[in-house]
Amino acid sequence: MFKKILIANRGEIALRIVRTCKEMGIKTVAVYSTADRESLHVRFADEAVCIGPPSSAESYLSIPKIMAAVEITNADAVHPGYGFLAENADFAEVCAEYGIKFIGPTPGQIRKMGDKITAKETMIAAGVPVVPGSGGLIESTAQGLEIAKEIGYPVILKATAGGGGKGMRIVWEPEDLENAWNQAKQEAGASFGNDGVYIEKFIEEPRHIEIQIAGDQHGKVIHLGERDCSIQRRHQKLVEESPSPFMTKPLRKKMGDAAIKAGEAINYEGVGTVEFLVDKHRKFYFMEMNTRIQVEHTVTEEVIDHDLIKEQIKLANGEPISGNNYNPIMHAMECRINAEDPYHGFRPSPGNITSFHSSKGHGVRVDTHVYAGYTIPPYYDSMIAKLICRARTREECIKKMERALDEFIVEGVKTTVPFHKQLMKNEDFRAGNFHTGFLDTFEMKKED
Ligand code: MV4
Repeated sequence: MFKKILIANRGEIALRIVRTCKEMGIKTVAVYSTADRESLHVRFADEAVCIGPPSSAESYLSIPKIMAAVEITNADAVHPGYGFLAENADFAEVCAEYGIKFIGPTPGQIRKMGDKITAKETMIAAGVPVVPGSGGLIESTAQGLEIAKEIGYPVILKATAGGGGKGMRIVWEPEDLENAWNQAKQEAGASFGNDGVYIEKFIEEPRHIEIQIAGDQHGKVIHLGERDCSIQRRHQKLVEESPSPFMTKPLRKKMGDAAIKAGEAINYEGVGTVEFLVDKHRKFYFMEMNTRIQVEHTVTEEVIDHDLIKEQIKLANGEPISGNNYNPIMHAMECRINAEDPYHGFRPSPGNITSFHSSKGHGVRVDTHVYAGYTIPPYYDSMIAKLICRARTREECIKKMERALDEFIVEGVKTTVPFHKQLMKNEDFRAGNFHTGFLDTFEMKKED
């Protein structure tokens, strides 16, 4: 087993990884920017190395700085967390060159899923359902118009280097295709340095349902059930839950099998997530695969009662997966507590937390790196805590979440707590009746 893991990340996930390592008897190294000196991940790790100024490019995204910290601390593995370098194949490759274990898939596996057209081709070959579309890059407006006519409007243009909604354009009629194509190419080029764009049938009012998978180094891939992530705003998830209220036993079997096929197709090693769009007829389509641990992994942990970071470390150490008896008995839901003002377009609200009381009690979990007196820096994402509740049914889980939200006190900055309170009261949400466009029409009631 690894003796010392360097955690190439910050915030709640860095602390989350420190905790599991401690339980496994593995030493930890935190890295931090000058803006993060006071974060709990720095305090609770065995060692901490300052790697630069607040700017991510000069700290958490700097491969030379991270590798220097690996060398001076003599770490034998790196955990990338999520975001930053977690899906950077070049970083995984540099780790391999240094003889350091990158806790995650191989550079080749990351690359296959990072390019969306390559990923889609791989899925088609593996027999995983994908959204009908161009297959490859669109080379001209004329070609785009031809394909759109074949598959029928509306269509969606997507960046092959994309993900997360950047470089995406929906096209409702042929007249709009040229403009949309130019905009998508321009945005993709500027964001990813790759302006390749492809085309798909636009699935209207879909659910976003993802399947957690795990693969070992001996060719075995299993699935660990789904998470419904349809409650999102501008491609930022706000609530995730499992099981999905839209799921049925036969659909879970089909989507689970498809996710396993996806993992097997690339010999996937480690934990990963296969994202699907599910339409109102419960037809599902591969969207993309995330080759990292995700923010919402905690939801699955609560449903199956397993530590996924521990599983991830064991898989990286070459240990085999033994059996698979996925049997969800609990319902779990996560509310992301962001330092944002939901009454004013979710604008960021960094600053000093003057008082902080996190919810407690049976079935309540809070993952956070913050505390009273902590100052949220303005340089990084605005998530300051994850509030996760579990209960035997969805109804009980929502009631527990309402109780836990009432107890969650943060003063000094605005948070998404009021948004979650209002969402929990929404009839359609309570009925499990929602899709990815749900928040487009959700209106916050006035501040009280
Ligand atoms: C789609 C789609 C409808 N049809 N593709 C959003 C981010 C990126 N991962 C892909 N996304 C979508 N792709 C087809 N063919 C709708 C979305 C989409 C979406 C997907 C999941 C969750 C929220 C979303 C919000 C808007 C659009």
